[in-house]
This record gives sequence, structure tokens and C-alpha cells, in this order.
Amino acid sequence: MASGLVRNGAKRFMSTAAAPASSVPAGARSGWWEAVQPAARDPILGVTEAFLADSDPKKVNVGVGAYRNDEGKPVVLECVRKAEQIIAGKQNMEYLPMGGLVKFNDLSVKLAYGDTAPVLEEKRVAAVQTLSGTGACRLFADFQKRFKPDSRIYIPVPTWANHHNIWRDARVEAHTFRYYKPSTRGLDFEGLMEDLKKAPEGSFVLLHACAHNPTGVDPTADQWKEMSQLFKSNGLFPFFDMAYQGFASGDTVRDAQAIRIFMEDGHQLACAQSFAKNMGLYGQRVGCLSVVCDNSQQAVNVKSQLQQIARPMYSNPPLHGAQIVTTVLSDPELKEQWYKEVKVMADRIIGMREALKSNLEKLGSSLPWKHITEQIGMFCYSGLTEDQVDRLTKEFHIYMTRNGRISMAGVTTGNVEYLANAIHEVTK
Ligand code: KET
Repeated sequence: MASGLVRNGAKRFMSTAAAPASSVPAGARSGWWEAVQPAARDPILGVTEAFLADSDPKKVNVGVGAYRNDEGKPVVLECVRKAEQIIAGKQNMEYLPMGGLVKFNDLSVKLAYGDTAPVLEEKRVAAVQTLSGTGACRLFADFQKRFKPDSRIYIPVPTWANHHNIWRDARVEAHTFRYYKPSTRGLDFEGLMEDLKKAPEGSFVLLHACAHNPTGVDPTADQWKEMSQLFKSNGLFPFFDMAYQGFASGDTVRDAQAIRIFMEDGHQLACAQSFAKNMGLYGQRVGCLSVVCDNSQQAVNVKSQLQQIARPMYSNPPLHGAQIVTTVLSDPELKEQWYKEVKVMADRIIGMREALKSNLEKLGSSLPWKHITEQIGMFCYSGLTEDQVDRLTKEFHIYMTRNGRISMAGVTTGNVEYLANAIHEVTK
């Protein structure tokens, strides 16, 4: 094979590795991807890969933010199962429009902004169905780059690791702002305001609408109001990533308070919604990007441009998940049931926070653990160091992200004692 390639003057394409290349006919070029090195492991999804590869029966996965029941099993919500039955066999499988299912978009934005929000009545919101929350963030980042090419994005420290990738790949100039204070294990509100005051007018700011990932620390209503004033006076654009509506308090309305506060102040904001967590539709990839505009014509224009970005990327979004969400949210009984099921998930997590904290205290840990119950949402930002996390994995088969984030949704009555004991051992 090699001699054939050399004869054809394609030597520079040849792989130097002695790979078994018997299936490549003589003369075919090879080595196209010689320079490609393996990508770094994803800090979150890579943890799941490592967990799956571990055969120890004691293993525990508190890495990815995916809800588990008290038996540690993935959950399909009852309201979703019922919606599936309603849909089954009745829908065609045509393409959706580029912007997705119109009814789905209408119901989504009502969930985010409120059923009777004036911006919805005035038709000032451009909304498109997206590939879950990630797709909503990415679509917005591309939109930002296209129409505000010189603008910056300000990203909190820390944040969901993928935020950095998303705005980097969209080639938006990224900056950070302080968010979390390790010494208090709380919000660094002063640092946040100081950093955002320095952001040039016209900058975009990424905010977690609720249940901040990974810290579990949210601003209070008063702090959101103060931030909203700053955004107004300094001409900053609020972009809300709302991946956990319902998971902070168990109440989808309360969890949307930040958005409502900014709306009341008249901001043109944008919001990325995900139904992965709160409806348990992780693999269905169903979400919504909405952009509040000045008037209904602008909303039509913006929507058309969002669709145009989607078209060459994935053309139009998938059907099934959007139908499920639409069925749940448009049927009063199913919607009521959904609210109850969200609350059950949120409450189980809160219960596990208490169990983890009390188990650590019972073991005589002298470290302060009250942040476990003070933080909200799916995660506990434990304060464990990378070395301690590595020991948990190596010695106890406990898998979590190296920043010390524990997905409380993976903690169960059955593993909480084991987890507490392991954490105690590595923090002694
Ligand atoms: N925003 C935030 C803040 C977030 O934590 C996630 C997912 C997403 C968006 C995207 O979710 P999607 O499934 O695209 O709707 N976070 C969890 C899963 C992941 O990393 O993809 C996690 O942090 O574990």
C-alpha cells in the first residue's frame, strides 16, 4: 500500500503509524487526519464515561446533572408517559418549520415570562424551538456574533463549563465576572457589581436564571433588582440561561423571578429554556430560545434571522419532544401533574442535602457543611479539591466533576451514607 501511495506522489498524506491499512486500495490518499490529536475529555460528560467503564458494584455517579429516583434510576415523569400515550400513533412525521412547533414556542415562553406577560400580548417575543438548552445558548451566541459582531459576552466565574465552549465556538469575545466567593461559599455580589460596572456599554451578560450551576447560589430578589438597574444604566444586555426552572424551589413561577424582575424594568432580554431537567426529557433535546424585542415587527425579523441561522446547521428541530411538552403544557390536568412531579424531584434533592449534611456531622467531621443545605437546585458546590475528588474516584469509585460539584440528584437513601463516609475520609 505504501509504495502505491509514494508512486502517486501522495507521500505527504501518508500515516506514519503502522496502522493495518489493508482495506485501502493502492493509490487512495490516506493520512488526512494525521494531525488530529484526541480531544480533551469533557469535564462533565467525561465523568459519565469513566463511571460507565467502572465495574465496581459500589460505584456512585454524582457527576452529570441528571435526576435519579431514590433507587438511583433515571425517571420518566408520569405526565410525560401520559402525553406519549395521547400522541402515540396520531401524529405524522413531517418536518417541523425551521423555528419549530409554534404551539410549543407559545407555551414555553408563557412558562418563562408568565401567562399574561405584556410582552407576549404585544407579540414582542421572537421564539424558536431549539436543541435543548445547549442549542438555545449556541443559537443565541451565533445570533449575537452575526448582528453585534464586536460585542462581548460576560460569563460568571464559575459557570457550566460548556458556556465557555459555546461562545468560543461562536467567536464572541468572552470575558468573565466574579460570581462566587469561596470564603463565604456564597454570592460575591460586590465583586459581581464591580466587574459588570466595568463592562463596556453594549456588552452581553450571561446569567443563570435560577439554581446556578455549579454553585447552587442565586442572587436574592433585591440583588436581582439592583443588577437590573445597573444593566439599565450601563446599557448591558441580559441573557438568561434557564436550564433548571422548577428545580430551585419546586415552583416554576418562583424560579422565573429573575426574568420577571428584569422584564418589569423593561429590558430587552433573551432566554434559553431547557426541558431536559424539569420534564426529564434529556435525550429528546427540546428547548426554546426567546428574544424580547421592541415591537412585533422586530420580533418577526429576529425570528426569521434565528431560523436562518438554524437552517444550514440542522434545518429544523426534532418533533417528538416538542409534542410531548406541548401536550403536557396544554392539558390542565397533565400540567398540574407536572407541577407536582417537579416538586417531588426538587423535594427529594432537598431531602438528600439534609441527609448528606447530617451524615457528615454524625461521622464527626469538623468541617462546616451548612452550605450543602443552603445551596439550591441540582448541585452542591462542595468545596472538595481536585485531589480530594480524585481520591474519591480512585479509592471509593465515586464519580463527580473535578471542581468538587456533587450532583445531588444522584444521591439516594442507599448511597448517602457511603458518600458521606468517603467525603469524611478524604477531608480528615
Ligand atoms: N445550561 C446549564 C446551566 C446547564 O447546566 C446545562 C446542562 C445546560 C444549559 C444544557 O442542558 P441541555 O441538556 O442542553 O438542555 N447541564 C448538565 C448536563 C451537561 O453538562 O450537558 C450538567 O451540568 O451536568
